[in-house]
Amino acid sequence: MIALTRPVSPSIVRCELTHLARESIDFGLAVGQHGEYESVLADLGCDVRRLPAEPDLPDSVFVEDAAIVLDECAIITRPGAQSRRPETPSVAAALEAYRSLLHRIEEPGTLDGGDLLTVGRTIYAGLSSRSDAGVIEQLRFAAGRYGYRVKPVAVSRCLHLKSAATRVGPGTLLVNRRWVDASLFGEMELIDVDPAEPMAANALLVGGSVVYPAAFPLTRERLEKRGILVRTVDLTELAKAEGAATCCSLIFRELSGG
Ligand code: CIR
Repeated sequence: MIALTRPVSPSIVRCELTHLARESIDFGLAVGQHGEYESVLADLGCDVRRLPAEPDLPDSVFVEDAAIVLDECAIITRPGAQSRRPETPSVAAALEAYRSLLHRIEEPGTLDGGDLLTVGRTIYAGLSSRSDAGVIEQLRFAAGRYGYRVKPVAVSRCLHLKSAATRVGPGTLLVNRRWVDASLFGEMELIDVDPAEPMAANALLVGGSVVYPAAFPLTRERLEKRGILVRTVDLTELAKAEGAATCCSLIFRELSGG
């Protein structure tokens, strides 16, 4: 597995915020926590490769939003926040080394990678303040030819679909049902976040383990009770920028022949 990451930008103090009030971010601590996150990914078997730093792009550490990487191709997004659009060219340039086919979301559609949840051959696409219904057809055009179904999912009161639901096992999702209609996920097994931890649904499944913020001990206990292996990381500073576990990396299989 390859994990693409990007250094935390010193301008993160000017990040986009939608649901949180601005709090001061300790840049040194954010860098340390991000480094710890990268070490955990490496420990779990990822080959961690850092994209070039983008010191003038406040949210550039959140690389997940710039692309979705499937085995067959990569789709470069067009982020919903104007300030984040300059993040995509360097991500696209890096992905050219791994996928021979790159599709691009075209204007006027907007899409953040945080709104895409892939489960097997289904891509759930969150309709949020960042991603609009117009991209559904673009996603179907790009991924449908490889047998992927694209299912739109309304999300409310949170930033992205993956703020409300993420994979924690092959057929298991961690969900906050207050932010997404979980009946859309059909036969999947669901684990609810602890009601005292509404922000706790974002977990990053890597191999057989889940990379998970230390800030949500009650939900962590629920995961462990279900036999899920959890690796906790402290992400307090990136959380102040509305970042979480999935958004700091793009993880995909390295395929021979690109
Ligand atoms: C933003 O508002 O775009 C950033 N401050 C946070 C993005 C987090 N991305 C993600 O969870 N996929």
